[in-house]
Amino acid sequence: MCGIIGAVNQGLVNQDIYDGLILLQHRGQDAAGMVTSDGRQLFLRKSNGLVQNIIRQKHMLRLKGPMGIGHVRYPTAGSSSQAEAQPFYVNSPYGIVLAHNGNLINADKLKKELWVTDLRHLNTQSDSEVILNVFAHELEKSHKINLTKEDIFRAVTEVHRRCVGAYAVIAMVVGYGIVGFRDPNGIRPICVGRRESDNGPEYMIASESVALQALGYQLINDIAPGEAVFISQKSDLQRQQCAATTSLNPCIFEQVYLARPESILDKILVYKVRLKLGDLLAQKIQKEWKNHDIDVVMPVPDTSRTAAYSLSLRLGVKYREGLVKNRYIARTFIMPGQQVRKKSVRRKLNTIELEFKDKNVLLVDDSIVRGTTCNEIIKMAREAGAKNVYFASAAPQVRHPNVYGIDMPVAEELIAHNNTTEEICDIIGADRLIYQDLDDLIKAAKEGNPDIERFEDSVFTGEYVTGGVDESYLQKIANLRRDSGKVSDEPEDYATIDLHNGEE
Ligand code: PIN
Repeated sequence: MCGIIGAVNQGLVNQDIYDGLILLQHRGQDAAGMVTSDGRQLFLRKSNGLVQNIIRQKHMLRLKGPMGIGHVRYPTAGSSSQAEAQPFYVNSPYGIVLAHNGNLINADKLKKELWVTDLRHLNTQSDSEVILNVFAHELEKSHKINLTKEDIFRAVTEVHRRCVGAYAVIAMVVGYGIVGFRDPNGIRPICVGRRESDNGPEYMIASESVALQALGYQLINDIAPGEAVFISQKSDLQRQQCAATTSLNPCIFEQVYLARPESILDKILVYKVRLKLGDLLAQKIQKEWKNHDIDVVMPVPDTSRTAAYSLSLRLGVKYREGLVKNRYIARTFIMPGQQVRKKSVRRKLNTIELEFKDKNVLLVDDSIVRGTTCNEIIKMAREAGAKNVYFASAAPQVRHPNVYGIDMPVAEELIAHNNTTEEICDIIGADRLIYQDLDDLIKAAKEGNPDIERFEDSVFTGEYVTGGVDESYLQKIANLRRDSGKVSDEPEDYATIDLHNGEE
């Protein structure tokens, strides 16, 4: 999962892109980057690390111009080297930079085509660079010095024809403007907003509406599956459907955990879904465990707070915060390797004994993925004196790898892949384990937008909306992960084509 942002302003754009990236930081903490343009030149700063550590004042002073794009990365394919920090750049045609969230499932085929047929060189393993080169190649076919929006829409149409998978993309073409587009299945989120200024309208495109709201842009709407939104350098917005067949299948995991609660994705307020998830989970407990002896409902901070609260309300059981999170430690979900993940739980969470001592505690988390953190948390609850520790997951069993940009590529790493709920309960050391039903998760999300017929929910079902995901593909991405170990081990001076990256 990554976060992307782009804007065209009447004045300097750098502060908006910076602030937007900070608002999207939860979508990836591995690398950050921003590129702006004054219409003739590109100014770029990107590297591995958090936004605030990568883009500093001296870089901001160099990031000139009224339009720009930015990216925060959580790696899903390839390595996490500095060379793969985004946005990516290609000089021809026109000078294009691009930021992408998602994952292509036909990247290998495209890489071959790009090399053999399109005569284009790729310098990284990232499929974002693949999309950039496909887009650039298709734009080049216009072969003229004055590009029109029709040329851009035609190039996006060709991207849709060639690329299979999940992609929310923002590209900037030097001298012309920025373009945002979304794959024909609408898997990853992307939305567009408008702000009025004294000198005319300003536009922003972002992964999540939280970035727009906080920066004073009015959310216009989501980019539709297959659609492209072009905002010219003069801040004129044009949009067009660029795919032959489309359907909206937004990733349901965004609702469970990935997105911020205040975001509205495809018209669904994430916070409301999480409230509903707690409510439905409580109803399941009432149905299946009539004589429960839960004394206290407790969230595993932070994401699950909303669901734990509504769960406690419906159950009529006290809500208590007995686990305290150190806010200066990044999510453990993003830590490389199982061992590190286990250890980091204790650095991240502390217990307040008062809330556990001699009580039957129901811990609520947003999901159980690998099961490593809940195992540790349950131990901590017992050490703090809990009589019984029950565990509830606001999402159903995560059984299958994700191939659309969420970092869950290896089936065997998922605790529910080969274990029954009873077995999982044993493994994590809980006295009882309750999972949300998939129907209820879908119901909670659909309530926000009844027009959505199908969510991308492959981690729960093993059904992949794009097709083309077979055993051999799943094996390939699992092996890629095993090989790379997902550790940033590239030397800092890794050969990379660098465009005024604003290094020290
Ligand atoms: C919590 C995010 N949430 C916590 C992510 C842990 C699964 N994990 C998914 C639970 S927050 S595990 O947003 O950081 O507050 O099952 O893989 O151990």
